[in-house]
Amino acid sequence: MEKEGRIIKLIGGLYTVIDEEKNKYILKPLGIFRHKNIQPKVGDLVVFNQDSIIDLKERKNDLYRPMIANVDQVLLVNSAISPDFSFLLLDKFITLIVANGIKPIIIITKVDLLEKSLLEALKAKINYYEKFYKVIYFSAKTLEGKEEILNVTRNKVNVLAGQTGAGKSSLLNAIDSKLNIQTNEISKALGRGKHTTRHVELIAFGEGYIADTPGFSKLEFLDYQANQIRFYFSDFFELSNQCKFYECTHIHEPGCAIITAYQEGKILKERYESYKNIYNEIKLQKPIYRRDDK
Ligand SMILES: Nc1nc2c(ncn2[C@@H]2O[C@H](COP(=O)(O)OP(=O)(O)OP(=O)(O)O)[C@@H](O)[C@H]2O)c(=O)[nH]1
Ligand SMILES: [Mg+2]
Ligand SMILES: [Zn+2]
Repeated sequence: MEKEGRIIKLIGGLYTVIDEEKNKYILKPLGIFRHKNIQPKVGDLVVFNQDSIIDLKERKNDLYRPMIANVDQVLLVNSAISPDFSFLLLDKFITLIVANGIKPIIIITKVDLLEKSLLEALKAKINYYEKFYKVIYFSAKTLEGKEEILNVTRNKVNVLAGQTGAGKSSLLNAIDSKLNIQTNEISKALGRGKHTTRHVELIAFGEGYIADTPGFSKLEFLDYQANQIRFYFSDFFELSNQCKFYECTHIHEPGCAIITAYQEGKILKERYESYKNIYNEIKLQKPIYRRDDK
């Protein structure tokens, strides 16, 4: 027997592989992988027999935090309130996701908790992002946005990202009550600290898969140079061919199309401030931590 499937779980060296008919198999990889220094990971498409993974398909992408391959998109969960919404946090997440070649879907959750006029004001600003990314408003209480989330995750390998307490696990539980994933309050009650998920696992969610791991949880830019960030701000990148200088950093250069657009109110103020913040944060990183100082 030789079949094809996808790795959905890895615990203690044992892989769970699921085939097209949703049958699950617990397997070990052939020794050859270790010799070649290749480690199969969650998300990998594999060829397997009764007891072993025998071949790996080429990966379309490969994440380290979380350890998942072949991710189609990241659901970036931000609470409208509690914890407070932060554009800097949103933009840091987007930057790191885009830098990994993955598309973010922006989800604003806990909309039931925010007073109506404040929510409208927030939506007016977030509207800026809708030109570039899909934005979904959600509440685990009222289930507003549920169908949109089911639609967008269909037939995809999804990873959740967002700060602790944003409502990632609650979102999954609310949409699929069979999941019964631990949420923040419960994990605190057990005295386990912040993140309860210890292993990476893709769970069947609607008609797709999703990993409830705190993806991109380390919002650090140690592997990046300041002048790289402009490529990951898709909106800036699109405009940058109108900057006077080819290598324009959009920070201080004359004839910068981004600074002009910002001054004319065409770029959201918070968005440009995030860019400067991230740029300066990288500039201030100790060179010793950076691979290639510039
Ligand atoms: N009112 C309301 N509360 C919510 C909503 N979503 C989440 N919460 C609450 O917010 C808290 C944190 O939610 P979690 O789902 O545990 O957050 P998380 O993003 O999974 O957090 P980590 O697992 O620590 O990364 C819980 O107390 C939830 O009940 C929502 O849409 N509305
Ligand atoms: Mg959680
Ligand atoms: Zn510029």
